[in-house]
Amino acid sequence: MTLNLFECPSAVATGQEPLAPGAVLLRCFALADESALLAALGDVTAAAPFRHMATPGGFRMSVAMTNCGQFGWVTDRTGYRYDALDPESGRPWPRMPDSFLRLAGRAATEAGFRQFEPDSCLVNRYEAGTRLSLHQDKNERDFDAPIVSVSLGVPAVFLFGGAARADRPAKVPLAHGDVVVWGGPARLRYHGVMPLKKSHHPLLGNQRINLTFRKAG
Ligand code: MD3
Ligand code: FE
Repeated sequence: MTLNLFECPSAVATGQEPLAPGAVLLRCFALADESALLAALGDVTAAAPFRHMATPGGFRMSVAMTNCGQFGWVTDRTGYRYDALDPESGRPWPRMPDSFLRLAGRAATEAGFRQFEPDSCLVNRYEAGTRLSLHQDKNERDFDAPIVSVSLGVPAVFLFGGAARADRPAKVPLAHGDVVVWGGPARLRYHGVMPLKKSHHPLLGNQRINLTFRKAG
């Protein structure tokens, strides 16, 4: 499938958009794989359904989450961690679909990170009003590996902050099929997602799904 400017109007000035040193936006990079990704996502969520986890402070996260791969990111009253087992089922997380692994590897290569072999994919589900407050991703063992994120469904405004929580974040609109690779000096920057606006996507309905590929272990 070729890139189609009707499906991807933001790709007019196509290719790589550097967001900051180490952060590269690949507009619509996942569009050609959307059917395979959504089919695989259905398999993952059938085996490990979305759930709203509790923060260590006792709040229910508005983002619903699940995982696939060797390790899954979880939070509960005891803290944040990666776990090889789904705490809801006591079983290993579903294996990482090949279509996920291939897309993440291609995106990392495109952004200049070679041999990216993620062992974890966190799947986030947003609905109208769902937000993710500013945070850093630092539960992973190795900060040399990038994080690859894939946006699907309803568009969102991503907040891309600095090295300190107080740094005013830039607003980056992310739409269906957009892929961002966050590595190098961008890897530990604060980031979050603004409350999702009510909207409709032809394939995903009122949701936004974000896949984040990490090397956790
Ligand atoms: C920038 N998810 O799951 S992905 C998360 O859209 C998370 O669901 C968001 O932040 C989402 O932890 C954003 C983009 C992302 C992921 C990791 C980063 C941006 C990042 C790490 C460093 C800097
Ligand atoms: Fe994050």
